[in-house]
Amino acid sequence: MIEQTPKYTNAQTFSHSLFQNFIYISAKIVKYNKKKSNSSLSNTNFKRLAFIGVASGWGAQIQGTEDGPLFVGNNFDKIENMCKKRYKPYWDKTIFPEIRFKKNKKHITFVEKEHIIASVCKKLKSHIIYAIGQNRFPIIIGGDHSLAIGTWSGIAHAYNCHQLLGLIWVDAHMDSHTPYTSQSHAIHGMPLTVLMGYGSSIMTKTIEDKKIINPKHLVLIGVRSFEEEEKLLLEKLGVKVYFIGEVLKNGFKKTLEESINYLHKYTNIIGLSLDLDVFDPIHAPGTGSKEPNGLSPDEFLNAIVEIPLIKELVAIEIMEFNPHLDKDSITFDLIANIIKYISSR
Ligand SMILES: [Mn+2]
Repeated sequence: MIEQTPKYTNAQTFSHSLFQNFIYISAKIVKYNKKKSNSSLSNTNFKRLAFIGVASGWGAQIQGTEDGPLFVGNNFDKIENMCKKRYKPYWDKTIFPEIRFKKNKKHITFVEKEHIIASVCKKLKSHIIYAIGQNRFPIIIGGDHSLAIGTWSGIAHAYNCHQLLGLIWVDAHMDSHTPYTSQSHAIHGMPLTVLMGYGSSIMTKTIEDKKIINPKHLVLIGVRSFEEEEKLLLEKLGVKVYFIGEVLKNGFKKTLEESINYLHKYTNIIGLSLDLDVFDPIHAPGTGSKEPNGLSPDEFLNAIVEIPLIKELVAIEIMEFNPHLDKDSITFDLIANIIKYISSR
């Protein structure tokens, strides 16, 4: 596997007046070189999209999500070519866990897995803090969904907004188990509980024992598979849940708009976590926990054409891509389209 190296390094920074001047001059130059220039002189007042891959599948039951970001990173030129380059997407970094592969690690214990995941989440968290400091807009490519613990603790730390972060969780599942309620013990079924401050001490220490997400600032969209214990916990905590029936009836766009408006009552710092299993398995075969009767890509893409996510949000994660399960590149193409539409606004 090839580790991706950043294609661009530190962004230029400008004082306010220099910046204005730069925009004025570059606008002129761009007019001149409209056809020639497509990279270095376009608008820099937009945040650049930093893609951060996390090659860990330790939280999933099925192997393969650890290769998701490597596949996306190795084919990133295809994605870049599809984007309008307004936000100049670039592959920033691929983060690896201390132990890469599960092969020959079948007897690894739950606690050992927790330690590996906690450690890779800490690496992700520090890199997100760095990326935000560089005025980047992070887009995280998983990896399994347990990595969300790293993403959103990083965002909360970078913006110093613990408990004031809003999170939209688009997923077929509730991901709200604790080690005591989960039968599979798969940690990708537990990230929301950890982020809300529950779960084992190994995992909550990853987030410095701070509650990252206030349950009132969390919205789940697309749920259609869960255990009763998860549902009871979310009800008790007052988490807003849009089940798939309601989403399909009202449309994803309306649901997303409603969710953003709901969270705006509490906060301006909102993130989006997308688990590819929210889509119908026909449209996203390359993921491990498929559930029938999901969202269609058109529903999702039409919504993000109209809702400028980069302006509304602070970070996006696209999780659970398993390239080994993909068919005819359907899931990779969907990811590429999502990125294309995100970067078009
Ligand atoms: Mn999930």
